[in-house]
Amino acid sequence: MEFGLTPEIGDALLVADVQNDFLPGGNLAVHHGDEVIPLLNRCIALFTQKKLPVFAARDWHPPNHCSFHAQGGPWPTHCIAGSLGAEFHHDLALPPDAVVISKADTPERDAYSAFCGTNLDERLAAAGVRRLFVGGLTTDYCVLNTVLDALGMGYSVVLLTDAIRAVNVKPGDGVRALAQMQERGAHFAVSRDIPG
Ligand code: VGL
Ligand code: ZN
Repeated sequence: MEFGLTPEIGDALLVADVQNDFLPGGNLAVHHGDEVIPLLNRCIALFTQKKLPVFAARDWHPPNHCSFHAQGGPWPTHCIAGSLGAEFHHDLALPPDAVVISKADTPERDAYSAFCGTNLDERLAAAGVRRLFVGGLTTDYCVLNTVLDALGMGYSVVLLTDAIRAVNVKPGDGVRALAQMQERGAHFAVSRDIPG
């Protein structure tokens, strides 16, 4: 193996946007989005057992967010801060000490990356994190932009390719996002290959 998949000191798990609105029945439902939950729960348990940090990003929009159709944006209303749609799915087993990162929380600006306008980089640095294991929603927006930013900042990234799902506004967006992340140096793994 080129590099070890066993989570160790310096590693963290980042769970992207596993929120009701991105799951079946939600306002911006991602096809099969719920299938990532048991896979991520296993990863969460592995990291938690080893006392390694777990970060959970969430889309956290004001009601008049610029990305919504009503403001001329590309998306239906979704993930309004404090709403049921913005809550993490109740089956997602986040530990009590998970670090929650809220993004895109101002009306005038959208942000797909969990690093954009947040203190994620500082929080990771403070925890001594150098490598991020990433899964969640959505492959072609939050996951893509977060992974590219992480790589650009010098983190190693292990993308959990079975534990992500794409919006696919255009057919193939998810596949193209995977190619971009791999090209920029993300390592790919399936979650069951992480030794428990
Ligand atoms: C996202 C669509 C709209 C994401 C956010 O974080 O993946 N996707 N807003
Ligand atoms: Zn959004």
